[in-house]
Amino acid sequence: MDQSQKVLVAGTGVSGIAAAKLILGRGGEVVLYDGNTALNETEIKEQFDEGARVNVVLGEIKRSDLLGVELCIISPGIPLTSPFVAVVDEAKIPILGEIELAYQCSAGKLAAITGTNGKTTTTALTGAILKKQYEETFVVGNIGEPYTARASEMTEKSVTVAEISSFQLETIMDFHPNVSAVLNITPDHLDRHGTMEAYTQIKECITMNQTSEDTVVLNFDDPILKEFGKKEGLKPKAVWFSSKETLKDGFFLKDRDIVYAKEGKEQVLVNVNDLQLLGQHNYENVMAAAAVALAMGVPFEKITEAVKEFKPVEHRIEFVRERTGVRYYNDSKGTNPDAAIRALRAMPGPVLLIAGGYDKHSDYSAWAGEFAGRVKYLVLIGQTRDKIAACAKEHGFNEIMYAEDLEEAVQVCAVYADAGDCVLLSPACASWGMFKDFEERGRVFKKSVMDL
Ligand code: UMA
Repeated sequence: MDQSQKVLVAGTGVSGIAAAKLILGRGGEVVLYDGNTALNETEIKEQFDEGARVNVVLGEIKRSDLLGVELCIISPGIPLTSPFVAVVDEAKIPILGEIELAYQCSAGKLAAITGTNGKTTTTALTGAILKKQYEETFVVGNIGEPYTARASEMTEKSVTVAEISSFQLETIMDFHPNVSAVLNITPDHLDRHGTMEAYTQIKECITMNQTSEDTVVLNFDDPILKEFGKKEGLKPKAVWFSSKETLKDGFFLKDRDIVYAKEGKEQVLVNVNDLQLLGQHNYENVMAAAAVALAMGVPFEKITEAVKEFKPVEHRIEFVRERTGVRYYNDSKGTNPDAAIRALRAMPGPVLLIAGGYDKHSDYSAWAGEFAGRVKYLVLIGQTRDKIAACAKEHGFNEIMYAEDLEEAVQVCAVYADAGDCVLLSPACASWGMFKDFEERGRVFKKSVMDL
């Protein structure tokens, strides 16, 4: 980005505000746009210094708002198919993502982690490992703190790990991580990306600027990624991890040990009983984080130390409390069927499952196929409840109840649960429509559980 440019920043969520501040800090001028007319212009402006060169546009964007604008930085939540984008395209203004802006305005070594599930835990864990070795470690991106919020602090000595979503990968250009990781690819966000092929292609873009000096960490057990890693023309060196097979090179699970092998020589990283993370999917996250950290130059012993110390991230199969022998788990981040399957499999006892929410047009069959023998009762909320109920019934599961809201769902579970059972919120759906985001949903769940 050139300094003193006039830039249109789209979205006034955390990404848009951070991007605007970064541009202003570099001497630029900002037109800040948001499609939501219910927002308050004064409140938006209050987030900037007095006299900052920011002009706010709410609602529809007009050609006249774009006078002198040379670049548009877009927030990840705005689809490229939106009418707003059509207006900007028509004015021939290039559109880049908030991640691309951050990349161009930062320095140092970069690890970028994507995948359908496990990104946040893997990113947080990678950050915890990197901190053992590097003083200036940043953990940014889809995990919560926008990459642009910290970009100007990053120097040649910095080491950054960024969680990158498919929404963010759609609008990169020069983004070039030294180490990338794709954890898994299963259907998600198909309402936005259209097809599984399109979604896969976007995820694979994370390697598009990498060279033979770089590394990509890939899941050997994922058929799409197995093929991708062996593709001719893939530039970065592939490092594999597997929870199913023994590898000559890479990380794998051997009985209860996570093992690292190099040219057939094996070394134990950790015994999974020494981890505070639960479930096989989390062992995969540990392997991926360890592989990324190793490629970023962290010594093996420090990785072992960090993975043992690491505690689960909030809203990801997070243990809330035990009450009358019933354990309550918050997996509000289980926003798609695949994530919800992982949470279900990780439960240590029979499950009363709270699910349902915003309809992303997901296919619930594989998930519903896991209910028999695991789920005692299914308590449904939200827009998707009838669709999920119908799918569960097709799979022979009929122990279904409905609740008006999450609070009521928790109360229903508390009444029906016996000692030894687990109550799990793992909705397999986004929270939109009922909550601001999955974090608010998780907090409401935890409060309801604590209020019992
Ligand atoms: N908006 C429009 N037009 C639209 C859509 C949205 O103007 O068509 C406006 C909204 O009115 C709102 C703003 O855009 O004011 C919100 O922007 P945003 O949705 O990009 O949200 P941010 O607050 O900037 O948060 C984003 C990520 N959100 C999304 O990708 C939807 C956050 O990921 C991320 O933590 C944050 O940037 C920092 O990088 C959340 C998420 O749900 C957790 N991610 C998805 C996921 O993990 O599955 C991809």
